[in-house]
Amino acid sequence: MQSKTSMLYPRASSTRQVVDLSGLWGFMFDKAGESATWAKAGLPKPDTMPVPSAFSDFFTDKESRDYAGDFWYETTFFVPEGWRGMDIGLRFGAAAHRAVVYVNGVEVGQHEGGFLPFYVCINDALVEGGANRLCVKVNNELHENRLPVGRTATGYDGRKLAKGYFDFYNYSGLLRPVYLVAKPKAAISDFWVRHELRGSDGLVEYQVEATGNYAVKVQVLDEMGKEVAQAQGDKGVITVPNVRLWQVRDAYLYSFVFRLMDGDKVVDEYCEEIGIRTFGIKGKDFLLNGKPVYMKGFGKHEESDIMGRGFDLGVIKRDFELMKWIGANSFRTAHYPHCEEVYQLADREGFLVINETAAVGLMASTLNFFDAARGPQTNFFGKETTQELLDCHITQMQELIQRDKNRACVVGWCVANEPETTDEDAVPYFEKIFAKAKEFDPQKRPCTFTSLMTAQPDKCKCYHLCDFISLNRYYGWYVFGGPEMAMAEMAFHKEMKDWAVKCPDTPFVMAEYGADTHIVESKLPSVMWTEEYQIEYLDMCHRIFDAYDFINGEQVWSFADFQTSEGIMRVNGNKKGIFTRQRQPKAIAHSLKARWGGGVV
Ligand code: CKX
Repeated sequence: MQSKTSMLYPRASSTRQVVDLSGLWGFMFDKAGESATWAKAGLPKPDTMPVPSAFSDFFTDKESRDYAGDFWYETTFFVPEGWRGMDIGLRFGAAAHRAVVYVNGVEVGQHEGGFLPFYVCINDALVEGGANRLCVKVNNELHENRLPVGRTATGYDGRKLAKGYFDFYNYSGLLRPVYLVAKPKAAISDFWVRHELRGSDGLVEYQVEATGNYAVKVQVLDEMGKEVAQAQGDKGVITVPNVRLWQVRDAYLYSFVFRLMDGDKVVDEYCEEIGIRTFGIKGKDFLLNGKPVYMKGFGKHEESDIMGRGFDLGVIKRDFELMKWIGANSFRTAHYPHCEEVYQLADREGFLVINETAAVGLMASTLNFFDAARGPQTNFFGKETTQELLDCHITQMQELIQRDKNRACVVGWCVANEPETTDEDAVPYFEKIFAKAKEFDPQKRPCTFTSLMTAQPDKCKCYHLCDFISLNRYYGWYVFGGPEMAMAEMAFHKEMKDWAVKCPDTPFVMAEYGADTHIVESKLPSVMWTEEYQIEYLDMCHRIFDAYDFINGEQVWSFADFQTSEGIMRVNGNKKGIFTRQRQPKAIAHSLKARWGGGVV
């Protein structure tokens, strides 16, 4: 199994300790490139900043909100006496987009990629018995060979500006919790499971990775805490008799307790809740536990008012309640890996998740994302820097799969959003990406990318790589909008008929379709941007979806209104939400509830 450092979620157990370092930390922008001494000497004039959070929407001035460059965090922590002899580290949920970590002035680790966790071991840098100073240098600049893709421009005033080739605000900072972790020197570092059903039994194949040379024991407990199975050895197959399967919106989670044993003594213990289920594709159907399932739900960002993309369990909880209310059963984590707690809740609530990498912005040029066209680069896949981009993409995909591979809710990997697959050079690039996704995932989940509207059946060079095809289509919005709705419907039908010929036996998910809707606008007859138009637009799309049996999923864009960068295409953000950014229903939410059979009042 490949793993650099352990990506396991930080959980306390009889052998492990976890201290949440959330709180008010010191914070400073390094506007003038003055930070050479800060790691050692501390921040000279620190402001305060909540951790975790995204800094942008706390500030009242534009320079701070839109800051691009290096910025620093600082806090102190103590290591309890009882942790002597343990492996001590810091676990960052996410630092957008890259970070260098210093403890007492000593660099202890670095990480690239703003939506995935990382762990740094800090034993050698610790001060015994006193306060330890933790400094983190974070950088949020965007580049054409990093993810998400963009560039960083320097204005006439010398200020840097991050220009994303994507339609969401470049929120950054220590977005997710930071934990101080202590675990035994010999410890479980990773494990994977995959499932098979035999009659009424669940067969769980597993493999455990650990340091040290100790016996491995696995115990499986049901939701009442009763042992239902056990096994010995670092790999094998566990039979769970009369298994209660993880079903969509009817989840059941077993507790898997992994132990390293020295005779009768527990050297290390790690516990995770696991749903037992199979998921696959047969012909044009998605099969969950052998039965066809149709995905209903959203493309969804992880963001909200004030907190931006900063971790907020309250918002996450509200979003799941809304998804249950409306009758959804699935969502795509557009356009980056969401925080781990989202997947924990999806596992608990029985949602199907298409898990997306941060490979967004790889299109030549579209609509409001003008910078993709104005930047020096308008193709990504056939040039000198492609290898760097590919390496970055593969590393982030590996980390994502390593993090989420055991989640029952994750039923597919979306390797990229709207890449320029009309480009011949995209073929070798994505051949490598798809092969790697399969290699990294023990469950070999189906893979896809979401297809840009211009990647029509006769233009897309990469659709054959997908196990299922995900279409982002905006007939009735970006093309044939307003009075041309009837044309939109005809053009949409034409495209779907062409796909039916190309891929008669492949499941399709309509991964994006949507119309910007400003809740203050209402008009009869409708015009674009009104609530009436959003309803008519979605009705039209749904007529299309209902006409083709290979369409086995609809994930409307977007769950809620969200912040974007400023531009002539956006009115203080993208307004295609079914819910407002404050998580209240637009009129369309009630129509979707009727279509999706939302039950909970
Ligand atoms: N798809 C023409 C990616 C999303 C955007 C969505 C939109 C586009 C459409 C591409 O990140 O928000 O424009 O609403």
